[in-house]
Amino acid sequence: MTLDDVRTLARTVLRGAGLAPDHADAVAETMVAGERDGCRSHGVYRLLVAANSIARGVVVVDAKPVLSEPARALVRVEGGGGFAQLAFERGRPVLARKAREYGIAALALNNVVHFAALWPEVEALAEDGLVAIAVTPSHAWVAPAGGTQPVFGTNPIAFGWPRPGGHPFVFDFATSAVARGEIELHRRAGKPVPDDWGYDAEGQPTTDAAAVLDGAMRTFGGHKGSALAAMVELLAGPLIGDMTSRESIDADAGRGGSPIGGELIIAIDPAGFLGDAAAEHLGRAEAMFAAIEAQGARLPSQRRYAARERSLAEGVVVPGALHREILALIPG
Ligand code: NDP
Ligand code: PYC
Repeated sequence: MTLDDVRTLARTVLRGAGLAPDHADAVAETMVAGERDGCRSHGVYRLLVAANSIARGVVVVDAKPVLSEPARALVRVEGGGGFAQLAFERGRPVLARKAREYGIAALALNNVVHFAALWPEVEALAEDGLVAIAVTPSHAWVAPAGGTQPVFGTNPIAFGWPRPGGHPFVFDFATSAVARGEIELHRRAGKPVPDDWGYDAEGQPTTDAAAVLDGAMRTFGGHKGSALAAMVELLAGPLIGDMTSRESIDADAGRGGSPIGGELIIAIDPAGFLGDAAAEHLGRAEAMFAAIEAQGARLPSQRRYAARERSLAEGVVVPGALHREILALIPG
């Protein structure tokens, strides 16, 4: 499929499912970006996830995001129970303006339904010359290190750093051993998962993807991932007056929808600390990137940027079975 085909498919499915056009277009763009960059677990597969949240009444399909400015360097978008993408679109220009004005600024998205990858957000801010960090909790699916019962969400952390004359340095990963979407893809394909991805409902390690989905996932990096997962809960939960992952899954009340709650995005303008010397110091960061690449190691997002080039030239391959499942969502 060409990326335009993917966009048309995503918009058609989302509008057909009842999502208001402004939301449908914003959500579709993140799925196009996921397919384009070879991030399958957050590409068009997520149409099934979004349609499920809509069908189960988890998302407010025509929510109107409301923007406010609680303090000079803070912006809040109350998402009204809609998908997060449109709320971010509304808040992003104000966040960028405030970061330039004050050196640092933060955007809180509240009361949004979130199923997307975070890298499109930090990459967009970094393309704009800002350093960016984004975090969001999800549903309580992940056990703390040393335990076997879910407390945390898969709680991603994304970071973007602007680079002169090239793509930004971006990473974006779940603080769980893998994103839940990856385990769902294994379950759909009938493939086992490594035995260190999670536990079954009895707290035993298992390679059965469905059992992990019913039990608890593990954090990455043992106690370190566990502490980072807790940090994400705190920053994008209580600190911005929104839900923890446990509260989110309780609010879902067994409907099986996507997480509901908040997201925190912090943007820093390098000129805030550095003034006219910003370019010189960002240039020094390049030496670190060069030292990584000089030994054959790759930078995070390098695979994504390469996939993007290929997809822009050749289009993308969507598996036939998934495509048929998506087409079946279109009414009539
Ligand atoms: P991965 O473990 O697949 O990869 C995460 C990051 O690590 C990427 O930036 C990736 O770059 C980089 N990376 C991977 N391998 C290497 C390597 N060998 N060397 C250097 N860098 C590397 O991600 P996850 O499965 O943890 O998460 C996937 C997505 O799921 C994320 O986009 C996240 O935002 C999303 N998610 C969203 C949630 C939500 O609540 N909204 C919850 C959890 C996850 P590259 O892409 O180039 O490979
Ligand atoms: O893949 O873990 C995940 C996920 C949760 C919410 C959105 N993606």
